[in-house]
Amino acid sequence: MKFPKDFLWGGAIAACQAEGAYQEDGKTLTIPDITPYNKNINRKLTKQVEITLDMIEQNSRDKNDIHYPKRLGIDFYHQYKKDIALFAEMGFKVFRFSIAWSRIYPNGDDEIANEKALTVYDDMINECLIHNMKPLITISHFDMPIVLIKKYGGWQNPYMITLYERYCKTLFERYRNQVEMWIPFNEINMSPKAPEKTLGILKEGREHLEQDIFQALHHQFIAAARVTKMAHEINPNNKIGCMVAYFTSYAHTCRPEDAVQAVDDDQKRNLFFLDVLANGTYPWYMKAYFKKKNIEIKMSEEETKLIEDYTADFIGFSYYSSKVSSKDGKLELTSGNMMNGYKNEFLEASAWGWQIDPLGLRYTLEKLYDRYHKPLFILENGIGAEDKVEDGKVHDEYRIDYLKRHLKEVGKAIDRGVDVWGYTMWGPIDIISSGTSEMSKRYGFIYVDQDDYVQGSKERIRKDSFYWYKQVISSNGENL
Ligand code: BGP
Repeated sequence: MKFPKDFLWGGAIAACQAEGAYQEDGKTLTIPDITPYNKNINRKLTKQVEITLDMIEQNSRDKNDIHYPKRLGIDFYHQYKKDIALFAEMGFKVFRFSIAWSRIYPNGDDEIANEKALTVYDDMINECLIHNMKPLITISHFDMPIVLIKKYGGWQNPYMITLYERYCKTLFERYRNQVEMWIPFNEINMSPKAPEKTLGILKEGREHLEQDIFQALHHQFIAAARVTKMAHEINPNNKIGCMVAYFTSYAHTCRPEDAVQAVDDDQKRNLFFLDVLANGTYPWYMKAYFKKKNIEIKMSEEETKLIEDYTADFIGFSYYSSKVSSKDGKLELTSGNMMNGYKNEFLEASAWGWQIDPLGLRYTLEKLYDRYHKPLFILENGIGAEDKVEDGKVHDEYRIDYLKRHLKEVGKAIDRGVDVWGYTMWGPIDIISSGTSEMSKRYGFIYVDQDDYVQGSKERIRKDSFYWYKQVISSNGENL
């Protein structure tokens, strides 16, 4: 496998799944902080928990932190020096992590940023640089500040654009020349699936939920264009990436209806967001959809021009599994990242039902490169599993196998001419699961000794995959 000599090998985490310290140094509550772990979850089927205002009020008062694992995370907020040193031991060239908006602007609309929080992230970023790791920062990663829901109603309010610009300006100026790769919104296409933690939109009592979601999403599109412009003005070396969770899906049969359904699923779940953020225009098929669903996006001429002029510098995406599209929909369901899909009889699945499809990653890379002709970055890929410690070790051959097969397809895509900047494996250290708030759904090269109720020594243990990834990086992918 010939990976480019400057290929960015690394890993990715999110503040709300790793940091903990949920009220330290002035940080205020976010949607993940009030989302409980439910031991009775059905792992095989994804069920989005609806967040209501009552739930926010009630859970905000609940001080039983161990039932809200993301409040405590793996204490990365205090242990980041040691954890980043472990990433460096593997030879990471890049480390993707997110900054928590509710630390930097605890009240959402503060005039001045929270210096205590800025100093901590200063040190976290410097820790990366000391170890020759490029920081790749996600500016908003599923941790919607609750103050912004209560005061402004979340992203349905265009004033959020101003507040978000203020937040980004602070980051771009403070970390100028230290950070040059930024992702404004994690998996922006998750908004229709999980509007609470992405847009701050609560579903209850809405006349026309889709109208509100797509108008709020439009405000995020505007915000992304504005901060892309700003980032380039503050530092011309800044690269701003857009990001989706790519829901790769195949037609269940060669029946034309299934083929058309697969195209429709791809447009609605994935391409719409990238057509706006990477191509700079609302695509025709979405205008048809809006018309059919009586959705009217309020958009000025100036906004249309802004989106057109300030598109993303690169396209990032997360890829875990693939799905099946079918018109008649009488197939067996299986789980997947934040949404269920139909089972593919030709694929194995993880213990959580996510279907394992390495070739699907190359299928996706080549499709995106062909459509957008922009550099690509795999910002998340990995397998959640119940790892076991035996004699102080974790023999996670299944993780090595998963990653090896996926990386080989990345190598093939690169050999065939696709411009891929890098690969940040999801969850290089065990963290709290996004969808289920489980700790037992482990992704890491590094095991963390704590359970689903955040009980344990928090000791870090290198798994077999830690040593495997280390030699993959040192050989620049030749030892895959
Ligand atoms: C993506 C998120 C990540 C990560 C990943 C795995 O949607 O960007 O935060 O969590 O999903 O999902 P989970 O943690 O639910 O297994």
